[in-house]
Amino acid sequence: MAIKRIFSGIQPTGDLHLGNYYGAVQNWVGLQNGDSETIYCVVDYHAITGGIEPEQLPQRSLQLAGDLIACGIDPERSILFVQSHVPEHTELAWVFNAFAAYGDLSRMTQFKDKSGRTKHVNSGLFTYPVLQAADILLYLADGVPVGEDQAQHLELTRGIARRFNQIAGVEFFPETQILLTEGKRIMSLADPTRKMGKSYGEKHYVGIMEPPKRVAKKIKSAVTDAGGESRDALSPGVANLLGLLRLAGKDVEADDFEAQALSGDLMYGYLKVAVADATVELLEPIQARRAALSDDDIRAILADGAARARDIAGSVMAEVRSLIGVGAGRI
Ligand code: AQP
Repeated sequence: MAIKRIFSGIQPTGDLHLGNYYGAVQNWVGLQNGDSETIYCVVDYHAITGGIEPEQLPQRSLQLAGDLIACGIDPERSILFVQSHVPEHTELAWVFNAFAAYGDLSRMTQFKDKSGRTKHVNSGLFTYPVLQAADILLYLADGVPVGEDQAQHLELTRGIARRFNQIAGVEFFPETQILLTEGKRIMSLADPTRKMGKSYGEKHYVGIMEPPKRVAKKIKSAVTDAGGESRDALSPGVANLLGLLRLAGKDVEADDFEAQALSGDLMYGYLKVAVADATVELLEPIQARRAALSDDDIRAILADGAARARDIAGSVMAEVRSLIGVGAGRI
């Protein structure tokens, strides 16, 4: 079935990295050329589950929105806004708390991972996927371009929608589809057995806005021998570098390096230089576009995006209130 409306979000928790780009943002940009309406969001309410930083958060949200525009999110073709500027997100999340099963939330691997690495395990970390379901379903979105790490949360979103529809006795929320890419799971450079992510530290990711020298240095320090090469299997580090080379559009070179790796002749240094060069080449125009954007330009785009998002969110939330029997004017 054709997808009518696409929604996805990203947290303003630090640098946008290659994992975010290849797993999600590049796809967001491409989907703008299709027939679906596209809505993209900087999810600041999600970010507070990782810590409260009132001084930094607004700047991070602005920064990230600018980075997304530089990556190709076009405010003429997409709605781009900040989650907290549309209060219906948190309102619907509360409603969904009454539909999400505690047992399902307890099985979320992201919660297990994050709570295992945090001293104060706040309940927001636990109910994070409920807010995510609200983000998506508030726009009745039926397509969600995300990385593979979000697949379990998307399954939960579908479960909440089904339960809501069943109880309300009407097919109100759509069945949401996950839209994955070739780069659905980019691995960390320093530990290629886990996904590239910011929360593991600087050396684990390559930031989209990092200067070329630093990008090259990080890629050249990538771990390549974690599993050791064999005749029929690539080590996780080499497989990751080959993936990054292909994603940067260098398939022919990647085929060549892969053949060398499988025959035991690969010189890791050459592969790393090729990946570093291709990545720097990819990032150059993005960084140039970013440099040309002013904070005021970004603010204006976000204000317009929030107004357009509120139009949709307001009418969907009004219907939800009516379906569950809450809200002013009903008594
Ligand atoms: N390594 C990845 N490979 C492919 N896709 C990825 N995504 C994230 N990491 C990878 C996708 O990027 C989108 C935004 O993700 P997020 O806002 O949940 O934040 P994050 O980038 O997932 O956070 P980090 O940096 O990865 O932090 P930690 O280390 O805390 O998990 C999503 O679509 C996600 O799938």
